[in-house]
Amino acid sequence: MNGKFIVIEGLEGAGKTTACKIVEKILREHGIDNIVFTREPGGTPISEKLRDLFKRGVGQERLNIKAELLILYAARVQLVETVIKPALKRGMWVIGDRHDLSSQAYQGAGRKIDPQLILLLRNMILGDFSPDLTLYLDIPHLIGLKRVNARGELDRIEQEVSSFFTRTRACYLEAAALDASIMTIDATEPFEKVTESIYSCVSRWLQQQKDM
Ligand code: T5A
Repeated sequence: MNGKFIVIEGLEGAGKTTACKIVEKILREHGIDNIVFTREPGGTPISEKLRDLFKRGVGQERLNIKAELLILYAARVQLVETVIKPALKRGMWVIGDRHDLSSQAYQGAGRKIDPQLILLLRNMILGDFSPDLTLYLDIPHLIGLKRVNARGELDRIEQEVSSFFTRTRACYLEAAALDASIMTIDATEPFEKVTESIYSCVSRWLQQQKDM
């Protein structure tokens, strides 16, 4: 099989980092060892700098929401062109902690930026590049935030109001309902159950890929 791009999406505390490791384990069990991990925003030295800017801002200056969107796309295109595409070209598998769907959900629905603008930006910057499979870990934001609260200081996004996350989650669910390459996992379940669901989704998908 050629390399594929598998993305994990979901609200904060959904368990994406944990899910990336589960997907890696499944791939290795299927004899796939050439795996690269990415995260967004971030994943290259330049993109990591942009991540820091995005997450912390600078002093008290308010980050304009369109500037925020452009920072995210700058980080993304840098990662896609310098890491993800070259890895896929070499036949490697890429497991991404977030990708473009995050911008549609957080900036489009959460920040209420015109979806047409995001689509335009997306098409101009990424063209038809998209993940082969997306696992969307669905969780109400209050449960997810409770999990991440234990970590201490909250970043700019984690400090957003409830309605922001309600819109973001609704966008994820809507996208998953419309796109067969996005599979929804109930992330409110205990670890063992979530692991089981990921195993079942990814194994079924791998079998389909082999049969194609
Ligand atoms: N963003 C990103 C945008 O606004 N637009 C974009 O285009 C992009 C790409 C990224 C931020 O950027 C925003 C979204 C984000 O706000 P980040 O630090 O990378 O910031 O934050 P997240 O991606 O949200 O990552 P988190 O670490 O917050 O959440 P995870 O990775 O989903 O959760 P994880 O695996 O670290 O688990 C969190 C805790 O929950 C526990 C874990 O042990 C851990 O303690 N946990 C569970 N507990 C109970 N039951 C389970 N099933 C559990 N699964 C995990």
